Amino acid sequence: MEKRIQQLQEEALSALDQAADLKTLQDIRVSILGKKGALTDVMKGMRELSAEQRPRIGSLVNTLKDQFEQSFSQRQEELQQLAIAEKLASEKIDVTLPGRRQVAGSHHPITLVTREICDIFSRLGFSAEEGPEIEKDFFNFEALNIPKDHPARDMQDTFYIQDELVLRTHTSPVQVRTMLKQAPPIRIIAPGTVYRRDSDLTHSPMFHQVEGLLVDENVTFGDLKGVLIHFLNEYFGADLGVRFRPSFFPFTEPSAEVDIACVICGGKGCRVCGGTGWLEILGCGMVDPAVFDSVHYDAEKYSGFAFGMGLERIAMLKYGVNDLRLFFENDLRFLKQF
Ligand code: 2U9
Repeated sequence: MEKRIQQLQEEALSALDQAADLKTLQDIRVSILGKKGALTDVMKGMRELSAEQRPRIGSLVNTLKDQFEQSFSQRQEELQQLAIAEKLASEKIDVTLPGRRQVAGSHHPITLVTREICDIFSRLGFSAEEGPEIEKDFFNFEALNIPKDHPARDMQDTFYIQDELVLRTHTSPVQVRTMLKQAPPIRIIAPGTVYRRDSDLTHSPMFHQVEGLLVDENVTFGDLKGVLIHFLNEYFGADLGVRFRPSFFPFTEPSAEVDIACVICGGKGCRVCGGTGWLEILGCGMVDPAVFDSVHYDAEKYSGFAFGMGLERIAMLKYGVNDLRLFFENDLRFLKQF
C-alpha cells in the first residue's frame, strides 16, 4: 500500500506539472480525488488495514492529499496567468489607430429655405398651415375665382386624378380650407409641394411654394408692402432694392409682382438678371372679393393680402445654384454642401 501511495504521488505531481490548460488540470483532480479517483480508492482500501498499520498509512495519504492540493493550486494559478496573457496578446487594441468617422447628414436646401422663411413670418405672428396634395377642384380652383373655363386649368398645367380631383397646382387651397374653418383675423403661411404639367430646364413638374394670407378689418396695400419688404430685407439682407410691378392673378385685385435688386450683380446687369439688374421673386395682391364670397367672409367688412413664392428659385438665388435639376437628383456631392 505504501508503494501504491508513493507511486500515486509521483504520477499525480508529474501529471499536474505537465497539464497544459485548466481543463486538463481539473480532469487530473477528478482522477485523483474524485468519487472514483485513485486516492479515494486507496482510502477505501484502508478499511482492511490492521490497527497499527492504519495511522501510518493515514498520515501518508494526508500528506499526499496536502501536497496534491498545494501543487494543484500553484499550477492552476500559473495556467490562469498564462490564459490572461494569451487573451491580452490576441485582443491587443492599437489605441493610436484613427477612429471610424460618423458621417453627419444635412438638410436639403429646399428644407432650409422653407424653415428660414417660416421663421421670419412666425416672428410676425403668422402660423404655418398644411393641407392635402391631392385636392378637390373646389379648393384648388373654384374658390379661388378660377372657373371651369379659365386658361390656368388647361390640361397642360394641371395633373387630373379624376374629374373633380387634382394634384394641387399651388398651396392656396390650404388658405381656402383655413378660412372655411376659422373667422378673421387670419395670419397664416402655407409651405408645401405643388404640381404642374410643366417640365424643361427651368420647370419641374413637382416643386415647392410658400404662400401667405392675412385677413382682418382695414388691411391695406400698404400693409402688404410693409410685410413683404420686411421679409425680403430679413431674408436677402437690409437695404436690398425692392420694386412692385402691376400684374394679374384671378384671386387677387389689385395684384403685383415683386422684384429685388439682382443678388449677383447688385443691379448693374448680368447674365442671371438678363441685364435688367432686377430679379422677379414673388407675386402678391389684395384678396379678390370673389374669393371672400366663396368662403362666406363679408367682403365689405374684411380685406386681406396674399402672396406666393417658388422656393426652388429662391434657393437658387440664395445659394448660387445654376441648375434646377440639382434639387431633385439627390446627388450627395451636391447635398453634402448644405
Ligand atoms: C387665397 C387668396 C389669394 C396667393 C398668391 C401669387 C400671388 C403668386 C406664384 C409665385 C411663383 C406661384 O410658385 S409660383 O409660380 N404665386 O404669384 N400667389 S398671390 O394668393 C392667394 C392665395 C390664397 C385664398
